[in-house]
Amino acid sequence: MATKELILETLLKNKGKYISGEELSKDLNVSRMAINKAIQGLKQQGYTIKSVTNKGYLLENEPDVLNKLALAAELSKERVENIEVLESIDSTNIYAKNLAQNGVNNKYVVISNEQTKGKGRLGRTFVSPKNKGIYLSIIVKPNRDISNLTSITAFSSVAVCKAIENVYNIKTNIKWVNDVYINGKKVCGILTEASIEGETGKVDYLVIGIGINVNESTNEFPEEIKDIATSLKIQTGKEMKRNILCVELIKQLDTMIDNLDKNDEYFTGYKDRCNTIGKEVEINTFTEKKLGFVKALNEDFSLTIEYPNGLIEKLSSGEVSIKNIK
Ligand code: BT5
Repeated sequence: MATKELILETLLKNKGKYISGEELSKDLNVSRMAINKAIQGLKQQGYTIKSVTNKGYLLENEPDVLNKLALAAELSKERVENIEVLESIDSTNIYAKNLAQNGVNNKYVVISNEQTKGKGRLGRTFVSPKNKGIYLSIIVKPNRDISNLTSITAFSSVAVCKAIENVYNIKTNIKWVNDVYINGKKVCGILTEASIEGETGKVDYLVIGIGINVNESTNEFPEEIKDIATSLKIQTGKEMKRNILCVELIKQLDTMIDNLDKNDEYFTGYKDRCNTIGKEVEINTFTEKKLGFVKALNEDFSLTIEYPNGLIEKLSSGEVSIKNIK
């Protein structure tokens, strides 16, 4: 652990008590200067730490900051060793893809408290304000061929729904293929990126990127998404520490990755929540836009669409908009 994390651990263990700089320096075997620097770093992260001459440091208030220490209290040591928590990054997906290329383990997780260039699909932006949401990427190295990438994306949305439902006791919906909605507004977006071997078509690795709006208030969303986005705080009135949801999300993702062969189970979980079946939709295949009716969801997570001219077709990728739900 870094000095900052070690100090935080000590301050948390000694809540309500002053700990002298000398004591910290001796216990952690680091210089007083390093202690000072780490305390400044913690303050910048939002921790309120009182410093009093001859007494030392007192942790007065913990902010809602995603950190390894809080995760370590709920997850196994081995699990936490394969998690990285960052203060800020351009995009956790970009960061995770670099790691995946350099050979980290299956299920390695990168989480950030902020993204300055959060990515949506097709070059779109995912708004990722500091200390408000969860921005997480998990690396998946499937040791088998994955013929249907839509299914793993769909599985992930079920994992996200389960995590939110378990923590907040609220009902969630999925808009095909992988946006999570509550009461008609988007609370989570998922972007799955794959590295595929050109010759064989074998998947080297996948990076599943998940962005969840947790503690934003309505006026904290920028104008362009104000009408379509929501957060868990807006929907439930609860301001929850994000670490709690993060732990549950990691557990659900681990279970999902261990059960990639359980299509039936995840299909049922998906179908129960999918708000797209039986609806008139606008379909954007990214080359054209057309209207259609969603007749069914198929077991490979494709949709059966009936067009106004009577033509029936399977849709495996693209985007659908439901009337009144963007
Ligand atoms: C997505 O794209 O929704 C996928 C978002 C994935 C974000 C995660 S965060 C961790 C990881 N690292 C990354 O860099 N990305 C992943 P798409 O379906 O294309 O939707 C993008 C559209 O959603 C935007 O054009 C906006 O209209 C809307 N949007 C942007 N930010 C939003 C937010 N915070 N909440 C709800 N809607 C948002």
